[in-house]
Amino acid sequence: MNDEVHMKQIAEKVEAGVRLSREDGEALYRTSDILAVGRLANLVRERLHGDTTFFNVNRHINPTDVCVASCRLCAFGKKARDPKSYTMTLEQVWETAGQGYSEAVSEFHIVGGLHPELTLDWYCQMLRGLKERFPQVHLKAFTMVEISYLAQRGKISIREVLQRLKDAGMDSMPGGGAEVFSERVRRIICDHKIDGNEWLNVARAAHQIGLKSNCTMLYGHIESEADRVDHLVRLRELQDETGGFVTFIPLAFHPANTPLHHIPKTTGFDDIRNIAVARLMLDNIPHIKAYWVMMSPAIAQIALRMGADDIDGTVVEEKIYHDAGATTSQSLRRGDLFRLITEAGRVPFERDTLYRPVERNEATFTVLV
Ligand code: V47
Repeated sequence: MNDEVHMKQIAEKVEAGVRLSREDGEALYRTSDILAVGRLANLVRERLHGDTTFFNVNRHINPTDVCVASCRLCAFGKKARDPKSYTMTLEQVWETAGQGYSEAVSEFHIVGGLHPELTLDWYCQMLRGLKERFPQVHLKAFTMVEISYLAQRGKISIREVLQRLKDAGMDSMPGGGAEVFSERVRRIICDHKIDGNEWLNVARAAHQIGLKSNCTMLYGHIESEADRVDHLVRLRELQDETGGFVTFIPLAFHPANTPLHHIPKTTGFDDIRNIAVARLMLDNIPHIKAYWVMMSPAIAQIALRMGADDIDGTVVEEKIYHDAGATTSQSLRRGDLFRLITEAGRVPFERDTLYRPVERNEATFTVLV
């Protein structure tokens, strides 16, 4: 079948709400007819959310950049002996959380390196301290990779690590660390990291104890189109089983300051295509996020018409992408997000981490606009 006929068949399936196959996914990645792919993704996006476009007011906290893994994709992690590495004390974590804090912040996004000495108890204390100081803020914390490392170091089960963190205040989990599940690719870009099955097992265990999570895919390095589709299908299969994924975020690889610096940066075309194909393949994941820090506010805005319904948040002090050469701002104001969304003809909806509406009173609104 030629690609043109195949695209017609895919359009018929999408219009009828029929699940797309691996072959369909690969055809969507192959075609250069981005408008056709974007139109179909927009159809699904509007079917699910109409014009509503979600954003939140959040702050990133990275308690340490010390990491025992040496992933070639990463510019953030450092060895403990590196004088440029840092590890916050508990007081510093709580203080960082409070910097620029106003009643408006609804989420702390907390991830860090695999530190060889910080214990599960330390992380539990960190969460408890945050909850005491900021009881209304949702704690979206720890990648599946960090959880697996804590289990391995403490010689306890994944489930127990998750339960103890949940009891200490972890409300949900971000989607990082998934990269691309292909073993061939992982051997090159992140061979010290848990494999794809383990990432999925930790996500399954989290969902089973009632924690929602996000999921991601890192693209634009050495993966093939088939690897991308395989990654999406494996996420879709786990979602059929647990229903625990809330949002998918495609992450563009930023090569600067990594051992893979020779790889060219992704193009706007590929960034948009990843949003659109994800919207079409992940028919059971409610939200697709155009993470502006990663794809620039300009591309993220266009993505809102090509399958994305979420633009992430104000962010404040992003480190992982900026260490890898991102030139975007380290934060946007609430008013900037509003403008990006309304200019794209969409309706802004301020959400909390689990997509419930955030009500603002006048006082907090004026602090932020
Ligand atoms: O886990 C690391 C990736 C992730 C690089 O869940 C890199 O709401 C590109 O997961 N170039 C962190 N990517 C970011 C992340 C995230 C961001 C926003 C929202 C959410 C969410 C999650 O970034 C890492 C890794 O997969 N990463 N190094 C790099 N050089």
